[in-house]
Amino acid sequence: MKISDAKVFVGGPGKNYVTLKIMTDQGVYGLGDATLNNRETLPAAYLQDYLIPNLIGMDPRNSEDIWQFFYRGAYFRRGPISMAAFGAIDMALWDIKGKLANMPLYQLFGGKSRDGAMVYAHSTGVDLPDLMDSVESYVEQGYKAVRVQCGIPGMPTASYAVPEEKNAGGDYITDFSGIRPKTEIWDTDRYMRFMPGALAEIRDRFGPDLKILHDVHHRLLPREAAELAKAVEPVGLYWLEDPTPAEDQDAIRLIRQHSTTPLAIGEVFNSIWECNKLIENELIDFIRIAVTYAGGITHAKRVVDLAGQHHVRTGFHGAPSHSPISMAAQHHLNAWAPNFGIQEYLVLGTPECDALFPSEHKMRDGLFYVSEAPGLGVDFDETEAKRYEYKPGSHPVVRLEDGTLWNY
Ligand code: KDG
Ligand code: MG
Repeated sequence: MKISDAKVFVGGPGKNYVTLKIMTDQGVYGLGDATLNNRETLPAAYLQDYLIPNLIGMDPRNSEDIWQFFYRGAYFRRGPISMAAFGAIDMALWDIKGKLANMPLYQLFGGKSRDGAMVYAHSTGVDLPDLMDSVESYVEQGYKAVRVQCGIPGMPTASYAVPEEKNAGGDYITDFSGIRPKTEIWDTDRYMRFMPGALAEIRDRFGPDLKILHDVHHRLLPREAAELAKAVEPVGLYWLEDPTPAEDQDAIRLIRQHSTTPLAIGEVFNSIWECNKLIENELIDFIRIAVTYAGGITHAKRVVDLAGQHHVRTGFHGAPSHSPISMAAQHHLNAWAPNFGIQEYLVLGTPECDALFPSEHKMRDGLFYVSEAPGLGVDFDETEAKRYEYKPGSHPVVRLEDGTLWNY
């Protein structure tokens, strides 16, 4: 069996999804997602210019050897662009494997450990009453967990993931007006004065059962993060995410020494080599890698297995930039993983998205159920894909009030 061709598509409804389709000489094809938010053309170019010409003629069933060939063969290892491109190939090869076996992917990992896997939604508010309304609507829809992000009183601009105006809609992470980023202004003191009390009010209003998560988005210094983690202990957060920039992993030890608030780290990591020490030293509670830019299923599964030895549960990244293809790969891992924690989940299921990526996967009452279709269980409609093209976009950059550049 041989790979006969592969194509890359960039575009989608409201997002620049990078979709890889690998064809074989036996008619079976596989799909992968290489979307790297706001840098989408780069993994696409790597696939087109180097990886696909090498893939053609390979036996698609040898997904491990193909992964090693590209990873070791690149010589310059890791990095989000490479790992996203390898990840897309890997997902597509697992999709082919599942179709050949006529089994949904979770069966190839070891079967199901649960029926429905818990997901969390994004609640955002320009202020606390607005945020409470958003949480309420998710609770009414049956969600068991929400991530809460709130506008901070007195902050000169909206901060991470918070819209400028009530009911603004649209994408609050990517600005599609061009590649020059907008600027957010950040003030740690205002945030520290406001956030613990806001989280406590959310807990009081919604009671003990709701799982409440909060993403600091790398904004604090280690000592500040320790103070916050300690202050919010009575709230009983499900997790506090990315309290400090992830590249300084010793910072996590300081936070850990001062607090028992569960920590979730790793959405910017792209290999086991960035998180193995955090996991082995049991400094985190949830690992946030994504199959998309952590080298696909083959590599992400190694991280999940290591985490399982150290009481670290999964909480795969699921921001809206992940297409239904990589989300399906994660949902299959979630159905299987003995150390599954939770899945970040945004409803992508607009009619346009469903038409581009048809599938029978279902979300019900805050739990995700994978379909029994072979492989990933998601298809890709190439005729629909012709409706979309690449649109340049950017994340904001963050500055302090005096102009100092800060962490987004
Ligand atoms: O592209 C950046 C987003 O993926 C990130 O800002 C989202 O922090 C994020 C999250 O937890 O979903
Ligand atoms: Mg995050």
